[in-house]
Formats: sequence, structure tokens, C-alpha cells
Amino acid sequence: MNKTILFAFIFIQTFIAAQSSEKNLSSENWQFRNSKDQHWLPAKVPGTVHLDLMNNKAIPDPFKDENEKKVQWIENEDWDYQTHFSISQKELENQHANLVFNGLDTFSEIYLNGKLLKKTDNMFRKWEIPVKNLLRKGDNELKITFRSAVEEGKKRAKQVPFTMPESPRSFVRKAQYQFGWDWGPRLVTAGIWKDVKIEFWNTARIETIKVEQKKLSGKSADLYIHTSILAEKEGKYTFRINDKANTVQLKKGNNRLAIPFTIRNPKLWQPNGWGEAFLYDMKFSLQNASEILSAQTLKLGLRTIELVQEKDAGGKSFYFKVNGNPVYIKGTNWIPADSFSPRITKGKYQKLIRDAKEANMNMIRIWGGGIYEDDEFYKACDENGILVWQDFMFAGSFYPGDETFLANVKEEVKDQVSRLQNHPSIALWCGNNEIDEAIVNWGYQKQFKYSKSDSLQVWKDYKKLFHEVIPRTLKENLTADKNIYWPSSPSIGWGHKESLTEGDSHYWGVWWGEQPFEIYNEKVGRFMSEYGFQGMPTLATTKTMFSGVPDLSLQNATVKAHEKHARGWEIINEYMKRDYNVPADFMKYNYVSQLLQARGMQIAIEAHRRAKPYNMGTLYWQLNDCWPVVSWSSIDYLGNWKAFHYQAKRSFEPLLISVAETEKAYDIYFINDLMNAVSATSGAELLDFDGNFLWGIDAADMIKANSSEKHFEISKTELAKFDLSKAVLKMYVKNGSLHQEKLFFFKKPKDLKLTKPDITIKKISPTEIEVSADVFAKDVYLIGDTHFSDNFFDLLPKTSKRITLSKSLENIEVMSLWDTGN
Ligand code: BMA
Repeated sequence: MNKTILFAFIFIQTFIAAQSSEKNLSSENWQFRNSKDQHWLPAKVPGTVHLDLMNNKAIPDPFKDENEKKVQWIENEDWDYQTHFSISQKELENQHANLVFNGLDTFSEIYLNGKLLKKTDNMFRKWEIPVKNLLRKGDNELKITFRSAVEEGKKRAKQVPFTMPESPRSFVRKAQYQFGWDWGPRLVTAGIWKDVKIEFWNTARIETIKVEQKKLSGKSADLYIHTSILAEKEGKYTFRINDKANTVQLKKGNNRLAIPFTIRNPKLWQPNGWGEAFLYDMKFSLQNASEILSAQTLKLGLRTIELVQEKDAGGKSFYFKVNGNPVYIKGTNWIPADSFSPRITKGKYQKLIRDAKEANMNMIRIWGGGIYEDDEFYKACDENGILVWQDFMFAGSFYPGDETFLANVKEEVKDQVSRLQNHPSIALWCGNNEIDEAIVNWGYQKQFKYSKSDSLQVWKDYKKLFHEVIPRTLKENLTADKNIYWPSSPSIGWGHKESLTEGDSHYWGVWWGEQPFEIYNEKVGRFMSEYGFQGMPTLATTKTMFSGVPDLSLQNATVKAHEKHARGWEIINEYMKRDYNVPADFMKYNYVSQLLQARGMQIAIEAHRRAKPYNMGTLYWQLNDCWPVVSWSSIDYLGNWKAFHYQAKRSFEPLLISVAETEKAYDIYFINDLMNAVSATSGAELLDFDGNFLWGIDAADMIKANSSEKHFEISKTELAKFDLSKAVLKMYVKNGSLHQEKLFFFKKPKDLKLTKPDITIKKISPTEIEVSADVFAKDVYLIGDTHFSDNFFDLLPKTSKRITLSKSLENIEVMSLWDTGN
């Protein structure tokens, strides 16, 4: 740094420090106790009561063994937290001091120096309390008491004249998955789950910044910077946007300004697969005379986004246009990455989003039973070109519609929108997960013997919340360019045929309906926002279910307890029998269960992509886990890729070759998500499992930009003379540097006549290997404590595959499907 810059830097810092500053209270010494107890124990903020109890060895780790059961009592207790902090004379001299809680889970009372400041009742809100007159020089005491959310919920449920499903969870504005889900333990926690601080300020301060993109063209981005500024004194101030100074006249109190700002020759933010997710650094400051009073920064991405729903021959379209072009959406659903979300590190967020990017995804849906995610999540999505479908936090139940509840939600929406709206990654705001569906299709009204008027009330409450309060609040708080609202995902339940002709669709005929995977070829909607199949977590993660020496067996109670779907094991077994010989050995079962999941999902994803542009999006259920569990995830709790994540990466390649089997032929499709056409040579070869050529065709092809087309077909009679249980169809597309290959099998895995492969692993360098086999090896599984760049892949004889390792390994074990008796 040269001297002048250094000087200017110190100068600015000093003035900001003088005019506005922050005191972090999270890092103070915190203590907690059960409200019934006298004795305080050390606590961590941000955190949760379960984590604090664990750190103090007062409870066992609920993720291990069958411990979840042992910690259920915690949800019925009340908990106290407290800290002491010191305030200096200088800090006291500030004109304003606000105590800020970014998140309190959930029913709390906040006391400062013995005085009750506020009662809170919503985990998703930010609480900001002026405390200038309550702070004292020297020692101050901050105490927060939490009442049991379960008890509170029960009280509220009593006020409704009929039984609500999922009571008491739907009465409390708290992460719903804490109450247990079909992939998650019940761990209803409490605590100070986000940062606590005191903000000091003087004279004036910037409260919010909203960037509105009025017009975006190749030449310029015409923006409005909407800001709300609180001023103590009326007068002339300077509002600076990067280097541009704007003189503004402020009145005492709250001021709302809209200041035009232009960026010439703008560089666009592109979703993953289309180029760089370019971000501009934006700096905003408020100055009076020469003092900087308040400052904020943000990363700006310039892109346009539209949700196009137009009547067409098939029903009604449902697709996104980004920067003017229709984008085929490839991605997944996100659940909270831990049952105790405060312990999710920035690194974990970054890694999971990078894993999504690496698997060629361009969208993640944040599912409504979790949390509005941490800033780091959105930052990672902005940087990696991952669009976000943002649910509001309501899932799979009925919700109350009384005035207090609605007013509470309104504030929640305001807080979250104000925190999140400037992220270029956010594509759509969705009211809820599966509530329209729950009301229409899940039969709760019958189960709980509702009267006609009870049923009507539920529908009225639903309409009020998701068709009035939330969209109205969005309209009031979002700039027009960011306001895409969709009331419920899915819009129509999977039992209705319209779910495949309009809106977004959750298809659960596979898994819940136990239909065969092949049904995915028929049940293709306009935008598939959920569908999935379970697989076991990797062996490494499975072992962490145990506190002691793992007893790896399907009969083991711990293993059983780490499957939360009532019929999970049965369903996996049933599907496995259909397609594989079911291995008795645990490790082999674990491996085949992952292959099974990957196989089902490959069928689904490819069917969706072949149907482009009728179908314009596919988001599988689900990317990640919140604990070590058998689930629909493609990445397990420890961050290890299951076989499915490797498959997702292949199935989401920008240029995909895919086969659709008809009665008489195999139709070969090329799906191109790139914005340019590709001229290529292509073809197919039938090979036996020893690698011998049996039959082939080749062609010259023009693959249109952003398209899915059948390019050729192979009639079944043509292949009739071959034993297809011993053969594989290798298809390819080539042009210069581009070389896509795809293998297709004519039979289910259990009906393939595999022979024992001899698989060779050659070390190229400490972190690179080359894998080859003498005969065809199906689903080659490399085993070791490292991340392999590819795994669970098919390997033809006379070929080899280079794999990189995230860290070097002495011994790499290997197996393939042949080893499982298939
Ligand atoms: C979907 C989700 C979740 C659930 C998943 C698997 O409907 O919205 O509620 O975990 O199915 O059952």
C-alpha cells in the first residue's frame, strides 16, 4: 500500500469509527442454565442449547447411537442465557446505541441490566432495540430467557377450535425440520442462534440499500439505488456510490431516496454453464462535511430474470429466461446442512455450493422446512452462478391465519427480504413447500374430522397468508425487477394430471408411490422441482453413527435409527430386488443402495432433459443432509459424494447423450444446453463385455443450440442377433476438443452377464491414478479416505481413466458390481 492510500484508509476508518461502530457481544463470555437450576455453565454464541449441553458433557451426541431418544426432554424445558460486558465512557457518548439480535430461537425475553426490553416469538426475525439510556459505564448484564417452544406451540394450538396437523410445530415461527422429518431427527432446540452486537451511531445512518435495475442493455445498466437513511439533523449530506458523490437533502427522521446510477458497458452475471458470474463491488457511504457517518458495501450482479408462463399446446409453460435467453434449470433441493445450524461453517457452505457447481448445476431450491440461509450460502451462490429458488419457511402442514400470526410473518418477510434481496442469485420467492398440496390431497380434514366451516377456514387462512400477506409484503419491499413470486411448490399435487402440464411439479410416484423407476419416462412435467430416491450415506459417514466400534449390520438398532422414513428400508429393499441381486454383506449393500439411487435418478433426470423445451427444469430431492442418515441426498452429512452425486454430474453435462427405449427401437437424443450449435460426428458401437466390436453406425450431426432432439434410432430387430445381456452400446459425439461418450445397457444390472474384471490402479503421481480393466467393469468403486474426481463409473476394456485425488493415499481398494453377486 503506498503512503497516500494508507493515509486515506486510516482517515476513513477513523471517521467511521468515530461516527458509527459496532461492539460484538457474541464473543463475550456467555453462560446458560436450565431455568430450574441455580448453576450456570459456559455457553457459546451463536449456538443452541443442545450444542452447549454437549460441550458441557451434560448430554451425549444425539447424532450417535440411538441418543436422539435420550435428549427429547430438552424441548420441554426453559433455558436462560447471560453475559456481562463492559461499556466505556467513549461508547456511552454515542448519540445512539442499538442492541441487535440477528436471530433468537424462539420464545425469549431480553433483559438488559435487569430491565425487560422485549419478548420475541420468531426465530426468523431480526431484533433491534435502542438501549442508549439503559447502558451504563463499566459492567452491564444481558440476559435472555427462552421458554419451551413446544409448550408455547401447544398453548397456541388450543386457541384454534379444530385440530391442526403437525401441531405444535406449525404454530411456532421456528425451523420446522427441528421437529423431525423423514430425513432428520427431532431436536427442537433453543438459543441465540445468530450474532449479537451493539451498533453505535451518530448524526445519521444508512439503514437499507436496495439496488433496482431499471434497464440493462449492452451499453449500460441503468440502476436506482434506493436507500433509507435515518438522520438526527436536517441538512445537506453527501451520499457516495463508489466514486460518485451525490448531494442529498435530508430531513430529521427517516428519509427514503432513489438515486440513479449508471454502469457503462456492463458485464453480465451469468448462471453456471453460460459464462462468468461477474460481480461488481459497490460501496455506499453517507458523509456530512468531511466525516463519513455510515457506510455499506455489496456485490452486485447484473442480470435479467423472468419466469415465463404462457399457454401452449401442452398446457402452460414454466421456464426462466436469464439475460433474455431461456435457461434449462438443472439442480437440486437444499435442506439445512446441520440439525444445529449455527455450527455450519463458511467452509461447509462454500464446499456444498462448489459441489453443486461442479456437478453442472445452475439452481438450488431452499426448501421451506428449514431456515432462510446464512449470508455465506447466498454469497457462494452469487459467486458460483447458482440461481436460488427461495421458499418462505412453511412446509407440509396447515398454518394459522390469525392477525397476530400474520403480523409476525409480515415482519419476518420484511427482515428476510431486506437482508437477501440484493443477491443476484435469487431467482424466485416461493410461498411454501407442499401446503396447497397438503390441503387439497393429504386428507387431514377427514383424519381430524373437520366440519365444513373448519375446512373453509383452513383454505381462507391459506389464501390470506400465501396469496395476500406474503405477496403484498414482497411488493412493498422488493423492487419490481426482483419480484417473482410463486405461492406454493408444487402448484398442483402429483395425483392430478395438470401437475404435468403446468406449474412446477413434485413427482413422488417413485418412492412414495413405489412405482418403477421407468415411470419417470412418462411423468414429465413442465418444471420438476422435487423427485427423489434414497441411498445410504458413504461407509465413512455410516461409521460415524456409532460412538464406539461400529457394528455394521442392517439389523443393528443404530443403523436402523438413522433411517427416518417409516418404510424406508422396505422401499429400498423392494426397489433393489427389482434391479439388483440384493447382497447380504453390509458394505456391499451400502454400495448397491447407492448405485440404485443413482440409477433411479439418472432415469429421471434424462427423461426430464430429453423433454426440453416442454420441460425446462429438474431439481432433484435433495442435495445434502443435516446428520448422518439414509436419505435422498447426493452428498452425505460429512460432505462425501454418494454414487448419485457423481451420476448427477454426468447427467447434468451441458451436452448429454440419452437413450429412450420404445417398443421397436432405441431413440438416441442429443441434449445441448449450450448457447451455441455444435457440428459434430456422432455414432454408436455395440461392444461385448470383452471389448469386441459387434455392430456400429456413424453420422455427421448438427446439434442445435439450447435444444433436445432425437438424432437417430436403432431398431431392435437390428440388434436381435446379439446377446444383449453381454453387450453395451457406446455412443459418442465428437468435434475437435469436444468428446462426449455415453454407455447404455439393454438389461437391468441383475440381468447383465458380467465376468470378473481384473482392475488395475496405476499411480501417476501422489494425487493422480489411472484405472483400467481387462474386461468390462461395471460401477467401479474406489475406496479410500480421499475425494476421487470420479467414482462409481463404468470402465470398458482397452480404455483407461485418469482420476485425481484430493489427497494422496497409500492404499486404494477397489470393487465393482461383479463383486456383489450381480
Ligand atoms: C418432499 C419434501 C420433504 C420430504 C421429501 C421426501 O415432499 O418436501 O418434505 O422430506 O419429500 O419425503
